[in-house]
Amino acid sequence: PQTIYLKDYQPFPFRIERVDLTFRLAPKTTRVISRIAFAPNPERAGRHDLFLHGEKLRLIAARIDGADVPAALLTVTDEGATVAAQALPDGPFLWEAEVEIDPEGNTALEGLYMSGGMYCTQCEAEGFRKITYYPDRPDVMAPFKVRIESDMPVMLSNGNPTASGPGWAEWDDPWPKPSYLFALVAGNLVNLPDSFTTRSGRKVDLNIWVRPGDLDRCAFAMDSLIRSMTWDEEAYGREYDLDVFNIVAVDDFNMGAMENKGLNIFNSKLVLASPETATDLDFERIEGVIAHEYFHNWTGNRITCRDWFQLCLKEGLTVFRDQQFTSAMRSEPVKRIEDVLSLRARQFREDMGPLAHPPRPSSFVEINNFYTATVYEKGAEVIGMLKRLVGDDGYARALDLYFDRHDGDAATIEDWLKVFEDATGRDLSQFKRWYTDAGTPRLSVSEDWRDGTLTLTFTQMTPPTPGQDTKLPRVIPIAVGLLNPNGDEILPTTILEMTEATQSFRFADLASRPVASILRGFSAPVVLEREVPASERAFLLAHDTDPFNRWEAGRALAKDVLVRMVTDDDAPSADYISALGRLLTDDSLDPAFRALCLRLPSEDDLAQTLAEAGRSPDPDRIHTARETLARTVAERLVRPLALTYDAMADRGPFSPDATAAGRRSLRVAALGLLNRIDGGARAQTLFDAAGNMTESAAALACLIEAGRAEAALPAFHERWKGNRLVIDKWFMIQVVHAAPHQAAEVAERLAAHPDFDWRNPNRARSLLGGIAANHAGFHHASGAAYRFYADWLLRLDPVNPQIAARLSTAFETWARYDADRRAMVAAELQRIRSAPGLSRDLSEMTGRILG
Ligand code: HT7
Ligand code: ZN
Repeated sequence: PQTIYLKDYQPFPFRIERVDLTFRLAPKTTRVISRIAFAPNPERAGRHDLFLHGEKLRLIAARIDGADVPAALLTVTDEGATVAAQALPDGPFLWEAEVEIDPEGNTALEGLYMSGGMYCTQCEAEGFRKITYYPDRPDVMAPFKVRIESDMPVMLSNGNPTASGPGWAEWDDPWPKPSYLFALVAGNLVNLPDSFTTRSGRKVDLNIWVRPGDLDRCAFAMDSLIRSMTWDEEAYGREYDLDVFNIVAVDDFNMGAMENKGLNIFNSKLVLASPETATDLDFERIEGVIAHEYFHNWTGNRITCRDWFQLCLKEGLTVFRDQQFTSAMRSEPVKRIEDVLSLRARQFREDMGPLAHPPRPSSFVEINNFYTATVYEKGAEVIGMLKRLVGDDGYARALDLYFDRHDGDAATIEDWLKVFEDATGRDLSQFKRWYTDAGTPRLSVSEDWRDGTLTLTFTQMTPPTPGQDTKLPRVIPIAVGLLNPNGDEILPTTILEMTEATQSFRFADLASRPVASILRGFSAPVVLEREVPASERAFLLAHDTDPFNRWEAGRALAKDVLVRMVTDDDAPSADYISALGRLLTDDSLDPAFRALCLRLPSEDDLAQTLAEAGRSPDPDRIHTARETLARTVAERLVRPLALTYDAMADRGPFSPDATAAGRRSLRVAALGLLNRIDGGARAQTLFDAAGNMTESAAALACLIEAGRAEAALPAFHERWKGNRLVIDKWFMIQVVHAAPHQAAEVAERLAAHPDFDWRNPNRARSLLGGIAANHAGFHHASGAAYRFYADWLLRLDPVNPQIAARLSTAFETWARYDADRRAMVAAELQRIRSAPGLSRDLSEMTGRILG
């Protein structure tokens, strides 16, 4: 397969003035008639052939200015159609094509496909080329008119509705857009309507479209949308720009959701929620993703990316904006901790392995493989650092300039950095390395105390990553605060700007040696390497005025304890447990924060920590150590845990808000620990009585872990068999919580279950993502889970390569483990690679993982 390089970018030789599309929908034989008005692009002088992407299309007719393109001047391959320059007039011309496509046979869920009897599309990144011939690249932007003909009662596309009649509907999107934002939906759908008036007085009709029967689970999504629209006006001054905003929920969807102009399409799991069916985490995700897709209207749609290498321009910024939104809606420190947990679990893991790449990669084979934690989450962290460096005002000025200067553009990271430079007068050339260099910097720090002066000396080092052996120093904003021995803050949070490989910062005139709180709020995505005595960590856990670092101190203590349990057979530390006990009973602290403090580091996190320290992690020992610590915590803190469990029970009717959700999260965190010593008694009572899915799912997980779920599992299935999203949970919970030695067997049994509809991405992810998340089960010494997993990747690949490739990242950490495990994984990866007809997606991923 061909590698595409950023350095080869060239503008398309033609501009598009308008696009007219007619769809005659039929499951196996949909006709697409396109009329595209092209004009020469002055940025590319001379005469050029017209190359239009096109895949899996049956070309019926192709005309230029009304005349058939002579066969000798038209070349059609698997990748597209080329009209020779001699067939093209000098100036503007009209291309018309009629093609036939097969939505029902489209199992890859890219282009136009069918889900549960409805037609829907997914065009990002390169799906539009499976709908018709087109320059399917983000820098070609055009206004679209669409006519849909079908017998479906609801027919939707981008923009505003213009006319409709029996069997047809027409839509007009006046905003020039790239093809990846095109969308069409037709089906038997019902809607939850609402409306929003923008601050300049435009009334927008809002609709959430779902299958009949799902309407009673849309209210939270609608409420989230209205809050998102309000927030974007208040925080960024961004208004919505069409008369309608439609959201459609689809059961078969490769990712979470898609920001198509005026017609967002969502995985139904990110729309549908009721207290009985959705957990608090589901509610929080729905709110965040509704916001994310809505925010793309400005950061992604009005200003898009010049090419796919610039993906983090829209994704990093939109994630950053959705994180800000969630912080505003919920708790800022809790959100920051959750985001850092996710960053470390997904992005640090990626950055430390064979799939490491910069937020702006410089080459790719299959762009779908670059919708990664690095592009999204690290992309957002980089913006967080920019904001920290230029301050809130500088950030606001830069964003205003970005929207003013680039509205309607397909922009680049260079454009983005330039607005910050122009708005703030800073030189960001060194900062740019965060976009172009892969890898997570390690930041070590030493302290020197003499004559009332504290000197902190930092050293940064970024290990080599694939294709980038040497790394230059980056600009690192290090947020520091100082506490005196009583716990009073003597230096409030201050940003130190590190630019050198090694750099010292001095704090003079101090009365006594302070305790430094470093990297407050996780001010940069780095690994802080710092030998800190347990007593100092305990001090920070008790006193740090920065909530993130307070949590971080507890986290580091837990990790230190667990690492020593794994490597030196140490006993669980009593000091750590007492510190945890004090936190647990501190009612002045937000329950959600306390719940996060109770959560022990994951097994994968510990494996990563050990690997970073140059040790090969033993999954069984890690599992045993973590279980032992959890049980010991439960034994020593049984009373406060039990009191907390009771005190945090819901009072009054269910609310999905952050306060109520925080109480439930503390309650189920306490339950998870108590379950280790009460034999599942509380879990059984809760399972029988739970009125919400957060508690019901947590109780079921506990029952599985306690080995007493024989009745609960079939009961749960029986109760929820009509609800696909809840049955996804039923699959996932069973594999995630299976005992390590049984995990592969459980997964195999579930894979044979009649409900295991593996062509549905959510269902496939539940089972396969579930087993991959069971660290000791996935890495069981028998290799059974590796085999099972590889078998399924091979089965999924021809049907849905995007999903197979994405799931293959479960193997990205293979080099961490011992020689036997490495040999087993390598053999599975080789087996996959030698399969005939392997997709470009999975071939690229397995090749990169093997290195
Ligand atoms: N911009 C979207 C990314 C995306 C996607 C979504 C659904 C299915 C396939 C997809 N490929 C890429 C989603 C987002 O980041 O908002
Ligand atoms: Zn996005």
